[in-house]
Amino acid sequence: MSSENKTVCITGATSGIGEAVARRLAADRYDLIMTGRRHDRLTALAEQLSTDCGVATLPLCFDVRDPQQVEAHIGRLPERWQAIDVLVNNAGLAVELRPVHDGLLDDWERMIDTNLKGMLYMTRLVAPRMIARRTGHIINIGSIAGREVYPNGNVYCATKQAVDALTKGLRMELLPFGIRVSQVAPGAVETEFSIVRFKGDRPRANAVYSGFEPLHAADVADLIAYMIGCPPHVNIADVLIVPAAQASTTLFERDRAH
Ligand code: NDP
Ligand code: 8X3
Repeated sequence: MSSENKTVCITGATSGIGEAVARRLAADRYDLIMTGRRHDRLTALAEQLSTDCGVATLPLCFDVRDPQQVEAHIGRLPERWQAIDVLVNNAGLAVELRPVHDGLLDDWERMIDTNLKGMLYMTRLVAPRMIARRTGHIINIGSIAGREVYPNGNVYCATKQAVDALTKGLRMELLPFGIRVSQVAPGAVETEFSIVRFKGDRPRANAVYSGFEPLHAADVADLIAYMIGCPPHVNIADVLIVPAAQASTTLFERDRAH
């Protein structure tokens, strides 16, 4: 797909994978709708990408868990921004690693409401406009945790398994309208993900990525840029992308002597 006059909407563009996708696609000269809750980061990034790359950007600060906020921003986009060519459903998080029998309801609700319901709220508003134009591409960020489970990952894994199921279902539902639906399922990517998961405990977060080279957010962004740039008859439907040192959710080759 040529980037000329194309608009990509990226949820969760204030850090990590979403920010890297925004930077990469701005460099490729796509116009960007960028979302997230942290207003200062979002507006600073949008201004920077407009200035540096000469693309149009629309920063929208809202919480994807709140259907009224999603409706207020995505349901009522300015005319110029209504034709979204690509939606990257990226906003998401894990909260804690605890067994279900010791789980915290607030942690579960944050994950279910963000990873699953937020993705649904966004897609429900963006897909009809793609259907009307008979073109579009939706890319959902799943996870290796959507293909396997691991102890104490329970609810996070369940949300990502649900993203996998919804992606497959959407691909079927949107097939008659020429809309591509894809999933990218990363393994360990060093972002703010583990800092969020462990509620600000940086030593615990850093330990997740110690002794091997994790994916960088830019690695995932490069993959997404490739998927978006494929010709219209090609859909890269589903990709598992992991660090070379990762073979499963729990199996890492750490501190390997070279
Ligand atoms: P980060 O924590 O760096 O980024 C998460 C992004 O999601 C932020 O921009 C955050 O913005 C946004 N976000 C979170 N909650 C909300 C909300 N309620 N409303 C709006 N935006 C929200 O993590 P990653 O970049 O790693 O995570 C991006 C996606 O990748 C997630 O879906 C995650 O599950 C998935 N993933 C990550 C992996 C990893 O190892 N890092 C591996 C596999 C999948 P803000 O806080 O400003 O709202
Ligand atoms: C993030 C990767 O393995 O921590 O989705 O669940 S994992």
